[in-house]
Amino acid sequence: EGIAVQEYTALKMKVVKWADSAKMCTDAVPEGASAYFIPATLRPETMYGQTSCFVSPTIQYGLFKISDTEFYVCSERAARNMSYQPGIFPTWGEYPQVASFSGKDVIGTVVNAPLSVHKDVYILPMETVKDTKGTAVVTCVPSDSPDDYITSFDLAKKAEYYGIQKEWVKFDDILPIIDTPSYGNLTAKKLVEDMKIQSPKDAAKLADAKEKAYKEGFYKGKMVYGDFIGKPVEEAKNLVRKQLIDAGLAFPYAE
Ligand code: A2H
Repeated sequence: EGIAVQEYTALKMKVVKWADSAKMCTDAVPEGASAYFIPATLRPETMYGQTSCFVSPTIQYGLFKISDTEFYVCSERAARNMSYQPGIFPTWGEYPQVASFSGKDVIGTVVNAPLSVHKDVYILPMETVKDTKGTAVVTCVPSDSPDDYITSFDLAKKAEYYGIQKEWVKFDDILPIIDTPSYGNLTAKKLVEDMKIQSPKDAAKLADAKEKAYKEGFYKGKMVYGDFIGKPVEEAKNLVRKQLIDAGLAFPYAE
């Protein structure tokens, strides 16, 4: 990325029910307070189509105290970055941590997905999540992200192997959000199928598909769902972002 700044939208996905294996989290969040998973996204206009939320089963995460009533789940690296950005943590440079755990421990947790047709979604494993960018939490939009599509496909196919339930993936409920001239209204599915991407580990093909999906969606896509139907993605992106931020459901995060 060089010196370019990546302007993410950090989404607040409120925990509805922790997985049984996340006892360190239930113990650390006081009665009456809320915890949120914080995915970083570059495509806020796609949030209508969230079907799950990914963590890496092998990355270490923290639960960080924002206030007496709010706690965030993200990587320590991201919490540190957030502590040097205005309006997130109360004290500059401080990011109080109340629990530390592996992504694996929180799989099966149910969170609320702001704007999504699927109100409650599951925390699921994604092995290709990196600890070196964003928050190491990735919300899943299988209609428009080739990585999310192929990971969901793989999780649904091998649910038992991953220790999850197939229904948690919601793979049969993929919603069209953006229509594009080249790939129709399920861009990620079309690209994964046309390019014969077989697995989340097809890194080279996925990088190519991601680039194609992003360019086509951003420059030629039109919204077909939500409050901005008919508007070009280029315009809708900031409108949806502002709507989420104004409603307290997201905040700007840069790195
Ligand atoms: B995007 P960039 Cl619909 N590891 O959000 C792996 N992937 C990560 C990540 C991490 N630590 N942090 C964020 N991401 C994903 C939506 C989306 C995204 C759509 C289409 C494309 C797309 C829903 N997932 O990204 O390397 C997040 O997924 C492709 C550009 O910082 C985030 O936006 O440029 C994007 O990658 C950030 O990637």
